[in-house]
Amino acid sequence: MSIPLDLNVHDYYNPTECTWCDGCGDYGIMAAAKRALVELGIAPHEVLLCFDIGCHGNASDKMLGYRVHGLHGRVLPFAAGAKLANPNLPVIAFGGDGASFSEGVNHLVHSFRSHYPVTFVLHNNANYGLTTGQASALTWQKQPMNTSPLGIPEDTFRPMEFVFAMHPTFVARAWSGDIPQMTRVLKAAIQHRGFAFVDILQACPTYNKFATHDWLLENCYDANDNAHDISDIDAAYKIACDTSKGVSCGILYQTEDVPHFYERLEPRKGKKTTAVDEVAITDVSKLMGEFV
Ligand SMILES: Cc1ncc(C[n+]2csc(CCOP(=O)(O)OP(=O)(O)O)c2C)c(N)n1
Repeated sequence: MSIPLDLNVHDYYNPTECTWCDGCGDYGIMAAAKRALVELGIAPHEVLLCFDIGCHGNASDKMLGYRVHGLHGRVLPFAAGAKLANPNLPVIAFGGDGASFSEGVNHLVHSFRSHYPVTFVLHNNANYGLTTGQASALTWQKQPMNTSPLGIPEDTFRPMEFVFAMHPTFVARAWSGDIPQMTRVLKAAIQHRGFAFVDILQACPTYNKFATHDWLLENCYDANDNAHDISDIDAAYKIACDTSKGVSCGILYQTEDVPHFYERLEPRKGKKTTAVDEVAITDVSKLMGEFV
């Protein structure tokens, strides 16, 4: 796809004042999202951006595009619904780790299982940011947090072990200080045939004192710089889960061989129109009369 000559990141500019803390990784993530869309030639009126509740969710009024800001932990159901109504529209869902691995983890499970053709961007700051730094399922064990000064007793959830158990078709990881890397990964995710999972390790200078910007800078490496074969699921699982020698980033795994949810829907087979095209005013008075 060639980029329309007049499309520019400023087309996504929204004058609403940013309320994120200085140094918040959300700035970088949203900058990369804008760049990815522009480099794919997608204008604001050609994309649906779905936001969960949280610090990241406040991006819903920080950039243009068709935007929906829903309930905590529920971004994937409404993103999937919108995509099924209008499958021609690229749909990106943004969610925090609190929303995605605690409040709404069930929706993540079923998004993998259903293989909705949606891009999911995890703002992984390893805490509940908006409600001022409570521990999430991804907070490192023994880290003192605002409501658990002695650390939490539970095991830290291992997101990549979970994701690979879900038979994914696209898994990537990036970190919020590397805008070129996030842009590259997001472009591939948006173009992916089915459900694309993008874990972005996000600096949260106010509440996350363990995986800081400097820590991420030091520990993250780009697996796509090495000879990593992204079609090899066993190799991808290994480098995704083994963080002993650094945190692998980039596109870790991808297969395009799997038909997505919409392609498997029998009632849609052979249809040239979408549900949105088929919306019509229908007289239901006769039907309602049956219940009087
Ligand atoms: C159903 C529901 N439960 C809890 C809340 C309160 N709440 C709002 S934001 C938030 C934390 C968000 O954390 P996360 O999803 O990790 O996003 P972040 O703020 O870190 O970007 C919580 C618990 C809510 N709004 N709705």
